[in-house]
Amino acid sequence: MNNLQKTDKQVFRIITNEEARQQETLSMIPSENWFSSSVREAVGSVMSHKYAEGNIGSRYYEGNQYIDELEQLAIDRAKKAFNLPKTWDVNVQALSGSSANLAVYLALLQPGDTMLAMYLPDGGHLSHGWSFEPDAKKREKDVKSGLLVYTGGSRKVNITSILYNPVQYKTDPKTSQFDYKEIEKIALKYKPKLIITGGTAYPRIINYRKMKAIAKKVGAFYMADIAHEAGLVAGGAFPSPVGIADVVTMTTHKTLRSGRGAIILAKKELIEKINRAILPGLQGGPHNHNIAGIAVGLGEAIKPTFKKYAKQVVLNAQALGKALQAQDFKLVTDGTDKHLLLIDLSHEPLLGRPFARVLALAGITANYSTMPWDSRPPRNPSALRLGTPVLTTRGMKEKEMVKIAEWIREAMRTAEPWKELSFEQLEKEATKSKDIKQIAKEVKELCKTFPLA
Ligand code: DSN
Repeated sequence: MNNLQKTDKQVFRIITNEEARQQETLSMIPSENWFSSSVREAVGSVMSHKYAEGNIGSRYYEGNQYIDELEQLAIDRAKKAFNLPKTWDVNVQALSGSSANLAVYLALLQPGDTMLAMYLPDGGHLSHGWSFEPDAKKREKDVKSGLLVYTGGSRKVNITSILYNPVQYKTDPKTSQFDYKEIEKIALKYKPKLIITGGTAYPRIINYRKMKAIAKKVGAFYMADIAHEAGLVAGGAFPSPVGIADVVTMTTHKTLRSGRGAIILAKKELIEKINRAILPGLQGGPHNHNIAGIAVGLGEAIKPTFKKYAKQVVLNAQALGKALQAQDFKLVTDGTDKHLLLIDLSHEPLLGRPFARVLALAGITANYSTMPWDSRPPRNPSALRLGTPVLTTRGMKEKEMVKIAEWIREAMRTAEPWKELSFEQLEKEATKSKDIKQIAKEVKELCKTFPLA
């Protein structure tokens, strides 16, 4: 960093400020983490200079002996971390979770095929298929079908709906959890070629065996996207779909705490097609520096200390959930089985977006989110999403979760008088507020006690 300070003061200042922001505030966005300095070193290494289109031993460029060695090491460590059966193989070249998912579709589907995944506003993911229906009356047609289903709308806002036909299962209106009998009925009616589980805001365990049975019944492939849970799976704190699903995709930078990228695990008979979908199908040269980060992160994830980390991430999220309930907050699904939870703010003075801004000014970074059966739009939804991966990386435990829940309630109490204000006015009030500043000060003190290494 010293050299950057001399050669480019502007970029150096921005990076230094961002580092201080991460150090001095509580990142509670469940898809974020803080990598070890070894992962950061690998990601910032000369590996990013090299072009390596192709696969190990058959590249289109010379000089790839060390890139081959690195990619093989990453693959071998992924096999170990995810306890891969001998009949499965690995691809570590996808640049992101969305690219990994798209590669699977390109490999397994034909244009126009139906894919069945979790309804996006219930906590699914954009890359699992999405088209938006702006006309509320037209959206009613799905409700009238008698199934908990969304069959898509006229605005094909994502490549998945331009190329394929996404159909989505909704969660049970009473429990906000999967209704497997309903998913089976939907699968039988719409006959998808691919069934997908996973998402960004579903706090509960998914029954992979039931999903596989449904897929088998309709002759579909089953892909489990464990982007959020990958580290918990590797650390033995969450069930694994490996060996049950046909394909497992994940990002590497969330709970897995490795470099930024993605891993695809698949049955051997599918991996060749998936490799070809990555290159030449979708991508050019792999980002070798990120693969280096992934290899280092996986090396950390197969150590016993990572098991402790993964377990504590879940214990912290559950403790946070209980502490929030003790502060009279309502949680979607009444709690969590993993690293994230959703607060239902529909009966609170502030909804997700304004409350996320107030919390940010109080030193707690979270993000607003839709929740199952939310009547409000994604830009102004009813829920707030919180997670514990970074807090746990800092070494925080259950005791700190109780304190954080108190601050969150205190921030809501402070913000109540601003509930009728516009977003901009509320932001001004929150910026001026002595009480919000006081929380930010206390947050900063706690962060100093648990520095990020
Ligand atoms: N954007 C990620 C998340 O926040 O969950 C998923 O891609």
